[in-house]
Amino acid sequence: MARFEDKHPELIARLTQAAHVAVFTGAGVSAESGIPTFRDEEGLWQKYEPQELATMEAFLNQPEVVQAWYKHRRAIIHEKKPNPAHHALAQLEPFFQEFAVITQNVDNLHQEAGSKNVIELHGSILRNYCVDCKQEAAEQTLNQMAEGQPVQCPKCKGLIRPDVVWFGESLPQGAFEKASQIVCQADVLLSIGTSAVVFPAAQLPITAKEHGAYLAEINIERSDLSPFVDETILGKAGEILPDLTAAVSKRISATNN
Ligand code: BJW
Ligand code: ZN
Repeated sequence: MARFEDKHPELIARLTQAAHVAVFTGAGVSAESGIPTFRDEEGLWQKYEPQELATMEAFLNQPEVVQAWYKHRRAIIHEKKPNPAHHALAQLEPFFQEFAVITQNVDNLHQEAGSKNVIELHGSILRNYCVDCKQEAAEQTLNQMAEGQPVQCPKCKGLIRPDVVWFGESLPQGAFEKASQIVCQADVLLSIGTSAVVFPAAQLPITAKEHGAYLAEINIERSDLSPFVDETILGKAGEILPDLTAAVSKRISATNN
């Protein structure tokens, strides 16, 4: 079996020389933790239309249905742990002057694995707030859901929503700007486990490439980004990333000695 560095010499050489590394992640990174993706065969959108659940309009029409869907997903996420892909990325961070994980995921698993510099582009499913007074709502409040009744703010009776980005909404203040600055500086960008169909997030790897980054993608299949990348590595993130981190660590340690 060929070693990772023999199969992907250009990527390892670029990483060894890189000062600024950006990682762009999507739901595929958490798939091996047991969290469903959105658009795969078993994905969340196979059972539900995105417009029915992930828009403000849907929420205002049927807040109890949307809240129940997020409650169900929160319960799944609470049970799940970071997988080898999250851990390998956390282990890769200290090798570089700047290393950022720019994630579309809302599950907090990069942070749980120990990644320090994480930018959440689509918010976090673990935080919730009142649409009227903006006060953050405790998980306890959400769990006091009576069957068929929407959860309301204890202070002002406004509806409680998850702190995620729905279609038609802007990304969290500053998150996209910060991510854009990082990708413009990146020597290497790794795009991992994303179909790269949701904008403006999916613009980031393309911007990185336009600004001179080496662009590599890791996915179980080709994505909308594939035509633009320098290299696609087909396979599971949880299998490829530990090999990548080991190869980088070995090469950088050898260079320093
Ligand atoms: C593995 C694996 C393994 C599996 N290992 N890999 C035309 C052009 C440009 C923009 C638009 C447009 N038409 C409409 C828009 C706007 C819209 C958009 O992009 N729509 C597109 C779908 C066309 N974007 C927006 O509305 C955004 N806001 C915006 O544009 O604001 C400006 C504005 C303001 C006012 C009015 C109008 C505009 C906001 C987008 C918010 C996205 N939100 C969601 C839901 C978050 C909340 C929640 O969790 O419920 O974010 S949608 C969903 O998709 C979620 C994800 O973060 C996002 C991306 O999905 P991701 O992560 O790529 O997952 P999948 O399932 O698609 O892919 C998984 C991949 O993993 C696959 O490729 C697998 O092969 C792979 N894989 N196992 C490696 N083990
Ligand atoms: Zn309130």
